[in-house]
Amino acid sequence: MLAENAARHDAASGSSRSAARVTNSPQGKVQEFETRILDALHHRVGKNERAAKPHDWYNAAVLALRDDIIDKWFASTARTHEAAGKRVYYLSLEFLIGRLLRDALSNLGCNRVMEQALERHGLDLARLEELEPDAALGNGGLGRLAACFMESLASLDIPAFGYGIRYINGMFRQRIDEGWQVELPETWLAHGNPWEFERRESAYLIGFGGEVTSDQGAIRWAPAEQIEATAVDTPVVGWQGKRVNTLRLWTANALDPIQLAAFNAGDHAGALAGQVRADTLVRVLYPADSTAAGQELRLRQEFFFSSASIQDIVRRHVQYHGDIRTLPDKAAIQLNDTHPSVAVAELMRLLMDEHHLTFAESWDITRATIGYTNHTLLPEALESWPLPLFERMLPRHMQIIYAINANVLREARRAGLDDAAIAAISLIDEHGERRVRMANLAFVGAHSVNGVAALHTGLMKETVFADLHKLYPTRINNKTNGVTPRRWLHQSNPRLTGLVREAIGDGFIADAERLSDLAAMAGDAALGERVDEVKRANKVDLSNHLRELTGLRLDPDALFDVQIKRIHEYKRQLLNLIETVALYDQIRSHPERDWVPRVKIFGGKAAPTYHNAKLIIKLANDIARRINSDPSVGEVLKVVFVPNYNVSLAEKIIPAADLSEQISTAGMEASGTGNMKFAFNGALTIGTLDGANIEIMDRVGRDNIVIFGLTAEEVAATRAKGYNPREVIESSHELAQAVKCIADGVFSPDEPDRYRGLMDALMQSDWFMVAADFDAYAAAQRDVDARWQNRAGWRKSAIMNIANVGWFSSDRTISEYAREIWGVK
Ligand code: 26W
Repeated sequence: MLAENAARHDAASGSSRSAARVTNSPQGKVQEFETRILDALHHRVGKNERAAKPHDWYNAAVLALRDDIIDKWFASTARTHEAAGKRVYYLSLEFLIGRLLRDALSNLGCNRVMEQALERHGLDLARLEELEPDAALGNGGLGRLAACFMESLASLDIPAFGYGIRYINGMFRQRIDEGWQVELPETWLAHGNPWEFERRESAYLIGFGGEVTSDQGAIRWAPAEQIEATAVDTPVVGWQGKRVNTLRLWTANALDPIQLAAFNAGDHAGALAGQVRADTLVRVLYPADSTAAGQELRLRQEFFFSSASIQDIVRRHVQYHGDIRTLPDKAAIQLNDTHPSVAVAELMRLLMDEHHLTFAESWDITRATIGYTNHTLLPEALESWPLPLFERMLPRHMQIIYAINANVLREARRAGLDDAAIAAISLIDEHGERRVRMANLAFVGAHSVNGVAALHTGLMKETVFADLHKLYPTRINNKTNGVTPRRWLHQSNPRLTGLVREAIGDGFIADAERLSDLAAMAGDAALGERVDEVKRANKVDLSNHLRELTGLRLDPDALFDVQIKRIHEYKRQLLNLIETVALYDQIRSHPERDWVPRVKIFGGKAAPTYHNAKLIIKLANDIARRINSDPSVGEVLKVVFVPNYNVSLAEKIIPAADLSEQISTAGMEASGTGNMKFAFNGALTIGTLDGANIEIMDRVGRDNIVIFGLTAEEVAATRAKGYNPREVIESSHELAQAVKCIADGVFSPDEPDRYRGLMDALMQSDWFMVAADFDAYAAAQRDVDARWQNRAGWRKSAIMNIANVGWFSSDRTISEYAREIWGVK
């Protein structure tokens, strides 16, 4: 709390420690940092060295560093105002940012200095870094992408705001109890948050419900309820501190936090009900990443943050540029999936009802300003809202959506589209209960609609958006995802970074495509050995960490085979687990063979309501317990389920991985970004021709990746002609045995039927084609074994991966968005 208050105070008064700047010599810098840390500890945290606990030192370190960041933040903002150029606004219900201290230190080049300043007080920077909670305001890929994008925007010196919600409880903490996932609230703000600044002056009223009246053409919406959205800003530091941008997260307050009369009359709950309603809005992140949460609260969250963000953007534009009609020249708004798509209607409402533009003018401005990114084709993840709910909560927006729909459908008619196409394009789904289709709203309200990998963008055109694509054939475009090489290589893998720097210099940190200079050295035996040493050292570190977490001892010379991501049937952790069981059988049947020792590492969270995903977690734990305690496989096979997978764990696991599992049913993983992170760190991918795996294969070369299984086209054809998984299972001896073992309770003797249903479903329908791909997958794994045994070959492949994935830097992705969607330099 103290730190938080200090934060507010500081933001208001600017920095006051220039006097502490003594000299620029390295020792002088250390001295200066030490002085600043002590000053922060004493005067802002309120402790002296004797009383200070590690957490106090952590806060003091952040506050000391933060002063530098704030100076750069002011300078960045001033530069943006002077240039009067275009700003990018990234609207996202999720930002999976993780920890910030190491990110900020490393991007500012202050790591060593901070380390030495703390050493003088017997403190270890790495230990303090571990005290920072992992900010998990997101579910998975989409949220982490938003965080990588924010870092790249700052590193590329593009003025940008990220807009989202400051959830009190982000992603839940996962505990594994006897193998089962248990969800606990994560209290990331429990010790205050020294990175954030509350901006009381940037507050907006958000209305819900009520009536719309019209008086001589002037439309007035009188909401039944209003909640105040207040900005809480976190600085985002770009590489070498070039620019500091703002992540602006909204928090909610009641206009009347307490109704005193009611309180004094004894109705305490009633008196506080308004604030409770406001708090509820920002209380939790919806922990589902693939099934649209139908609840009213989710729509309230979506409108709350979209409205606050759009009001903020419009206010800023009018303040600096005067005429609202020039908005598209000064603002590019990107919608991260459909979650903020009500922003289309909200911008229309402000332009028409508050700025008195016509529908046609407003529609042109809206479409010229907004872009929309689609992240999934899973039909169950496509958001739509029951029309009565939408209309009750947002009556004015419903009118506007009808007006937009009329406009679009007239256009469709004129273009000669038939009834079926028109029904598919409509913003209102008329099948059964009427619903508002958020993807269609986002599509028509945007000038650009992009997918996140080439295959995914192609499928968008052929499937969900086929008819909209006919009507607007130039709107869909591809922007293949990327990841920031600062966090995912430079910070998380300092050993590899050091080695690459020695080999090719350090230009690759700012320009990842320079990693290609390594390709010419891929066959160099000495380099290969050193890459191997780095990998081994990272594996030793991870083994030590996992031993603390799980009690298990791992052999760092084994092949570390990793699948970490959300648990979902389409991602096919089950395929990996069944193959693990089959391998276990093989090892026991043929102990004389020269097996490659493997450690199978799993990690990931299941949506709390997703029954099968939770059962898969239990299966992984059941299999692990059984195999790890079986002396007949000894060190040859170990299985670990790492609890509470999050960004910070990913940063430890990925640098230690040899093999990256990217084995989704082809056509179902929009892109994947974990696949890129592993490749940057020299792991080989075993994967299907899905999402960005295809583009990774194109770049690293067929010899340096292990591809197996049905293509997206083959999956569709197999389903169309009638797929019989039982036949497939019965014809594969290995698969049939493994499925039978699991179904019969070999891994669940305490409850023999635990997996009967799961295995029956595999036999009967197997929507995700686990059986269809099993033999190919098992063969691919034996191919991995063979490649592993050729040590020189493996090392060369690892280097070829590192050398050829620079293109998957989010800097490249953001440059493409900037040029082709946003029209910024
Ligand atoms: C409404 C509930 C909900 C919430 C989130 C539905 C769907 C989502 C996201 C679209 C899920 C997600 O994270 N998608 C992932 O986005 C990544 C970044 O583009 C891709 O790399 C992944 O392939 C995709 O699954």
